[in-house]
Amino acid sequence: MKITQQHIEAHNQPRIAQHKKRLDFLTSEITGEREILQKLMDFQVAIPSWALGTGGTRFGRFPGGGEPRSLEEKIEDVGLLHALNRASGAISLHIPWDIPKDGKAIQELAASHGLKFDAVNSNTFQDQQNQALSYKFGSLQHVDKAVRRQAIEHNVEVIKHGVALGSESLTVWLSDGSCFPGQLNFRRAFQNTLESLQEIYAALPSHWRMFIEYKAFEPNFYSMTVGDWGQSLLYSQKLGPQAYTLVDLGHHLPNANIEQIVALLLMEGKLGGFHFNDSKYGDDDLTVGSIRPYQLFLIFNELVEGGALESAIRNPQSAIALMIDASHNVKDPLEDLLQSVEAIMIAYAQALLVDRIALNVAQLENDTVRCQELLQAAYRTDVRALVAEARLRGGGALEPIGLFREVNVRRGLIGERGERGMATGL
Ligand SMILES: [Mn+2]
Repeated sequence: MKITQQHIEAHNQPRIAQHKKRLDFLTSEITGEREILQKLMDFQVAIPSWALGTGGTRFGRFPGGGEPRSLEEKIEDVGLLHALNRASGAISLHIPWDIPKDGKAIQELAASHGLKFDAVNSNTFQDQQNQALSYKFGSLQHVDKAVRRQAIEHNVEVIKHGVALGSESLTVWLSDGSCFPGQLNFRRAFQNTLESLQEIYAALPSHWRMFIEYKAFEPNFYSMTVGDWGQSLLYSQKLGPQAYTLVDLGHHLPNANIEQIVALLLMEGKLGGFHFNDSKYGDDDLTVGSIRPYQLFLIFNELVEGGALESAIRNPQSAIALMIDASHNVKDPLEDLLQSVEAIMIAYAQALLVDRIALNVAQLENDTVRCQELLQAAYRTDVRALVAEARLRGGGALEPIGLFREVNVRRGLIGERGERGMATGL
């Protein structure tokens, strides 16, 4: 299943006049559209390999058909997304769910779709087949050195797979923690985890980065050994300059001020990247921007304010890693990802519209009303035509989901892979 240039042109052609009308209106209302357009065109969000199949909950899973059955098919799916929106040019793999058998061939396949490999992700939150020791009571924190050793070796192996693909970062998310008071000695768990991370850190190639992802609760419900940004920052500061904190939007306690966390991590040079998703209650992994689009805008406002995304374009080596980490039950996963990327682009475009000079003046004058007016003026601007124009200039579709449905991509994938093709790993 491929989206061709002819598909894109046949889709765009009848829509172009209406699009131009919307764009003309928008550009008559704003300034700096040329720079904003360029930034939107340069902007890319990585797609995680585990979001291409239907997600589930612990109560059940309802696969939708035509899901990718192999790493090759996952790359093909991300290629479809990228052909539609020209902003999904990277894939993030999860080991051992996506072990590449032939790194070079996989790299070539990805390149043929215009894709790069983003961070590789290790997995010590579940036991794998034929694994000698269990992670039931943790991995890098475990009281038994042999279990820690096994988890360290797994991470080192993940780095090797990443090197073979041209990836340049490792994301470590640990489910380690405890479910009941007294179960764990907090300081010993922290020390064991730190020492394990130090061994993994020592195995990083010199141009690689390690992202330490935190999560407030689940699967452990009393304590998490990397439970918040403070703990993650502590580890990354102790590890060294190649270690950074990764912010997953769903991994906070309710009502946390994520944009403030982002601002401070950025200030400290320790913001490694994001896992974008949305949530109402906990780690809901819903479509980005579906519940709290204003929060997403405020996060991008901090990224723009701190110059984080602009410097990323100049210096990709230290670029903030932007990944989606969402997965759920009821939508077509590819349509869901198109919506997520669109939401991120909209938030970024709106953040670029904020009048920063005026905001700075208003802040220094303690003009709270004006501060709010300035932020919300940007947030309430309908920038969709600008995002569509960036897509159009990049060779993508004016309405990616519209084209996805016109061509009936899902039916094509079901035809190729079968009704019961279930994504590997989930
Ligand atoms: Mn995550």
